[in-house]
Amino acid sequence: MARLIYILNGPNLNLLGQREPEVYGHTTLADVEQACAALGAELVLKLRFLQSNHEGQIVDWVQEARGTAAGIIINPAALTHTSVAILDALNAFDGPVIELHISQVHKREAFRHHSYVSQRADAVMAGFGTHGYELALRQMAHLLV
Ligand code: CA2
Repeated sequence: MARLIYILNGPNLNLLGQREPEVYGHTTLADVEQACAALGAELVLKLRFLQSNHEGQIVDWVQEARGTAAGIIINPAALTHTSVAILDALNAFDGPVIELHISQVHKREAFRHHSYVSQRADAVMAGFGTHGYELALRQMAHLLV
């Protein structure tokens, strides 16, 4: 049976491909979702691909993933740098967690260099562009073998 993977996206990622293409590229979040869906089928993984601008909603989805999902890929966006609540929720999840950033956050402003989520993440990716989502999915499949 296909295992379920949550792919969670934080605030403003709904604007992907519409603003700041020099930082985040031209690909939209819908394009990313489509590419993940195709790869998920190949890897025999079922996906729940979600985006919210609200911290509590992301906490709710992480809690929902407990007991139902095998793994979580998360781009918490700006909440990466502020949210103890998301860290706490992830700490209550048992499976692998991959933290993903489209941009290379360590080359950017100092406030983007610290991540609360990294305290829990089993792997952290930054700077692979939107292609990082597919790479993360492949790594998730590898971790679940
Ligand atoms: O590089 C990433 O993926 C980030 O998680 C993106 C966040 C940023 O706060 C993190 O430091 C790094 C920002 C997401 C906002 O995305 C936009 C996309 C297009 C236009 C405006 C915002």
